[in-house]
Amino acid sequence: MSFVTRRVTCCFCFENLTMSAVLHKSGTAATGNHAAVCPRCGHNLPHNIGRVAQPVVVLVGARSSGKSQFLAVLINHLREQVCRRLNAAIRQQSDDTEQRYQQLYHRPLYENHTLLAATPRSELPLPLIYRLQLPRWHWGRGWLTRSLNLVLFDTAGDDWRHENEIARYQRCLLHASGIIFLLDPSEFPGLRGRLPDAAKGEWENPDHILARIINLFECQCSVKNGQIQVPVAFVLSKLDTLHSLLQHSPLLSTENHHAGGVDCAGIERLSAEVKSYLQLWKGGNLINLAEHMLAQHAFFAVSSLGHPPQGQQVTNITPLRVEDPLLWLLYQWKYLRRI
Ligand SMILES: Nc1nc2c(ncn2[C@@H]2O[C@H](COP(=O)(O)OP(=O)(O)O)[C@@H](O)[C@H]2O)c(=O)[nH]1
Ligand SMILES: [Mg+2]
Ligand SMILES: [Zn+2]
Repeated sequence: MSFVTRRVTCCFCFENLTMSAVLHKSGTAATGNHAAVCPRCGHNLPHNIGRVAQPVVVLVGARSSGKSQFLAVLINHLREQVCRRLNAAIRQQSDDTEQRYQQLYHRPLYENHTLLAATPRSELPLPLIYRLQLPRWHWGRGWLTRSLNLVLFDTAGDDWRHENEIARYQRCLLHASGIIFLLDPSEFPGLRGRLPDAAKGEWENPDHILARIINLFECQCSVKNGQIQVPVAFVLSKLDTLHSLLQHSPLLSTENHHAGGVDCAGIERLSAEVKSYLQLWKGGNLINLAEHMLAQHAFFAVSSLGHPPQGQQVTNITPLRVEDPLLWLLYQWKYLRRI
């Protein structure tokens, strides 16, 4: 197949297009540069579209489950620390992504030291797109680099409360290569009464959200062998609020070390431990649904901020294990090796 007839998917509206439909001449005739623009939604597409993979990750979770602070801290942590340890590199795909990241995430949290505002609902949520360059070992040629465009969608928590609202993410979910599902500890009935007031978010049963997502995949005939094939990382957020309850747990004190690859054994141990806690806190139905309906899933526990905020103020952000869910997804997609 020639390059111009190759089919690509717009990472904003998910229209399936040919390369010839998205390529527009730009720049001077002398340079002959091409820009890629979606004819359906008008967004500028990554200049390397059609040449590298573009896995889509959707952040799911009830209102206030910690999705936006998680995304803000994840990008910063990948840039500051994680990529170096992995011998990888990350950069924004365009100025547009960087401006939105700075304005909506980095500036409020890291420069003004305030919590992020609730994510507004939007008809067409806009993704942040990052170019990741990951190491790949080749026998005979040594270390090579593999690139991908990582497309990250933050979503508004209110939208996960009703099946009609979830429909707005239908295209995004059905094209997802991975889902990161945030779980606020206070969503679990067995834990809710034991947390300080400050730690209580707005209550929404996570297994109801998962059930709505499963129904959506089933309605669109996107299940195989009775299961959803998209890997789902369940992430227990705000781990710092559970300090007094989990004093003797390795969950709180240890960090996985993903040097040059993914510490899968550490992730598996952590997943088993989180599952057993969720079972204890009356989250058994979520685990059941995950085990029956999801072909690949794992449970994680993170603290994005590292400690509870003081009112609206956040200082000295010290994240705990925020990179684990994404690295696990990269391993599932075979972009990182296990160590
Ligand atoms: N203690 C603690 N609280 C957090 C953390 N992350 C988020 N929160 C709290 O949860 C609230 C909702 O977070 P946010 O990321 O906006 O949730 P979203 O609605 O899912 O995007 C924040 O305003 C914080 O009060 C964390 O790592 N630790
Ligand atoms: Mg949000
Ligand atoms: Zn489009």
